[in-house]
Amino acid sequence: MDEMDISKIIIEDFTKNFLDSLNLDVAVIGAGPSGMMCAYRLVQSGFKVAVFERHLRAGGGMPGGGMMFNTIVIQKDVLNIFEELGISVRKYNEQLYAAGSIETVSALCYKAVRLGAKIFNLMSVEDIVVRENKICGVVINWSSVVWSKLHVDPLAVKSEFIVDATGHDAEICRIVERKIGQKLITPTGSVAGEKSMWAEEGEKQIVDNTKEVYPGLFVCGMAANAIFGSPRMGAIFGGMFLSGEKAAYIIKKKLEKRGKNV
Ligand code: 48H
Repeated sequence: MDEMDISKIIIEDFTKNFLDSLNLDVAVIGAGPSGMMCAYRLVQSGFKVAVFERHLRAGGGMPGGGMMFNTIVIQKDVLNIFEELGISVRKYNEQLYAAGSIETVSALCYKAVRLGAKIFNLMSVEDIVVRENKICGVVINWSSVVWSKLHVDPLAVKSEFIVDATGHDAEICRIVERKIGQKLITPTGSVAGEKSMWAEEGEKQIVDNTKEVYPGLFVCGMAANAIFGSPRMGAIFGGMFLSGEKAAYIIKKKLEKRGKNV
C-alpha cells in the first residue's frame, strides 16, 4: 500500500464527481432537511442534482434536535415519507410523533446520495450567475476561504434551477435582493424576515411559501418563511419535508416542460 495511491484515489474520485457536477439540472444550496428532501425527490425522478453545503456535515439544524435534545417532532402528514425512508417513529398523540434527529438526517442523506445526489460539503455559495433576468447558476468557494476572508476568486456551476434551502438566513434570496434590487416575487419585492414562534402557523404557511421567487430561483424550508415574513416553528420538522417535496415537484414539472424528461 502506497500513501500516494490514497492521495491519488481521493483527488481523482473527487475531481471526477466535481467535473460531473458543473452543469446541473438543479443546484440546491443547503443540506438541511428541506434541501435534502428536495434533492431526494429530484434524483428519484432522474434529474442531475448537487447540494452545496457550507458546513462539514449535512443536516443543517436537524441533528441538534430541540435545544440539543437530539429528538425531532413530526406530524402524521409526513409518516408516509418517514416510512419510505425507513425511519422509526414513536407516536406521542393522534397528531405528533417523535423521531431520532441523527437517524432522520442519516436516512435522508443516504437515500438521496444512493440515488445520485451529490453533496459538496465545506463549499459555500457566495453569489449567483444571472443571464437576461434569469438565474442560471451558482458561484462557489471553499467555506474555509470565506471564513478566513482570503482573497481567492470563486468558481461557477451552471444549473437550470437553483433552490435556496439555506434556512433562517435565506442567503440566496438576500443576494438577489442586494444585487438585483427589489425584484423577488414577494409582496414587497424583498425579504420580509421571519416572525417569532408560532408552530402551527409556521408549519401551515411554509408549504404555501415554497415557490419560484425569481426566474430560476426556488425557495424552500425555513428560508421560505423568512422571505415571506411567516413565523418560525421550533423543533417540529414535518413542514421542512413537505416544503422540500413541493419545491421538487414544481421544478420537476418545469424541467419536464423543457423536454428534460428522464
Ligand atoms: C452553502 C449554506 C449557505 C451558503 C446556508 O437551517 P437548515 O436546517 O434549513 P432548513 O430550512 O432545511 O431547515 C430548517 C430547520 O433546520 C430549522 O432551523 C427549524 C425547523 N427551525 C425552527 C426554529 O424555530 O428555529 O439548513 C440550511 C443549511 C445549513 O446546513 C447551512 O450551513 C447551509 O444551509 N447554508 N450552504 N452556501 N451560502 N447558507
